[in-house]
Amino acid sequence: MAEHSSIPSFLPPPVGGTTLREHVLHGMHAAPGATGEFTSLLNHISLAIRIINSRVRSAGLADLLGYTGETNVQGEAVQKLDAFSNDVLLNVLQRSGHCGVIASEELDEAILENNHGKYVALFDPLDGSSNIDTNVGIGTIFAVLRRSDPKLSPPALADALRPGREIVAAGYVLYGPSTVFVLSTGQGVHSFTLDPSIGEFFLSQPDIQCPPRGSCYSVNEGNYSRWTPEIQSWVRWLKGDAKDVPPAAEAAGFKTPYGARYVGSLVADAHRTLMKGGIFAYPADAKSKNGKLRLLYEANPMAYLFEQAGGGATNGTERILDIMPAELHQRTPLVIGSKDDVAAFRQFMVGERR
Ligand code: AHM
Ligand code: MG
Repeated sequence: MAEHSSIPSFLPPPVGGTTLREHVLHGMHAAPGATGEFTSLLNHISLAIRIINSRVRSAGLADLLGYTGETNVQGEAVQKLDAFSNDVLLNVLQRSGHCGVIASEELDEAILENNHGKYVALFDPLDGSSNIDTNVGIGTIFAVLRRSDPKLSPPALADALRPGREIVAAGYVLYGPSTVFVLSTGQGVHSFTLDPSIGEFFLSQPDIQCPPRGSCYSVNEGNYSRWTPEIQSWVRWLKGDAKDVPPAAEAAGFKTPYGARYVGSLVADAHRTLMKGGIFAYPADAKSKNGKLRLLYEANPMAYLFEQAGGGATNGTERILDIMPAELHQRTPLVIGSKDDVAAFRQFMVGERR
């Protein structure tokens, strides 16, 4: 006869722990003079994410796969789920009343409409579009900045064209086997996992630290022939091409060859790199002279999260968070990952290694 202790271990643990809402509220209580607007804004973002998640999860059933027939400002075909996610974030953020400026990968221009809104919200509503129809991990990425002086001047594009070091909150959501919300408000990086049965995010990993060095690289190597010799050398080194490894690198303890991992969804590739260490790169190439990824709502939020987790983020020569944007949809080469791996990439770019 089975004893009480033989209850099957595959039963899920009881639901509980700190919710995203509690975590954000706790941060507010720790900030003297906080008005609750920032907390409310993050809760609105969380609501939009839960709505998007429910559609992503049923996309194959709800006629949401495929294209709308339109192209966005980047000249890319708009997927139905892209358009849906964009509408949800827009509606929820506009209704929140906290944003003076809202900009999205899917909108040609920024929305400047609420004189009282203290914040700027920048987002890629559904990143990794090319993976939507094949059931591969996709995500949402966002950054929040504070407007310089909402009382003195109406919302302006200049409020959004600020360097990433001025970000006050950034995050991404990975719609993978589970839905994970990774958030930083400037006090480390924390991840929350959605309990789909009750629609609540619970703290699953507090204070994430990106390992100082990893063992995987993540890059679209199909672009190899379009890269500069510096980038080609860096990849050959990662692959263990001995003649490209200066003795100093060996002494520093890098263990090449690295493993290769590339999903083609920034959120999925960045999340694996953040958790396990290593490096993700989307460098410039002969076809994409400024790289492919967008500074304001892809590169900056990721750079902010990696730096908050002890990692690094560069365009090859400059810290991503120090780049002064000139345009809303500006692109940038992006390299994020473990501190040592990003430093090694930079050495190749500036000619310290070959
Ligand atoms: P998207 O914002 O249109 O989805 O494009 C961005 C995506 C990123 O998720 C990913 O890192 C990159 O494009 C992949 O590009 P490629 O297919 O050239 O490797
Ligand atoms: Mg994108």
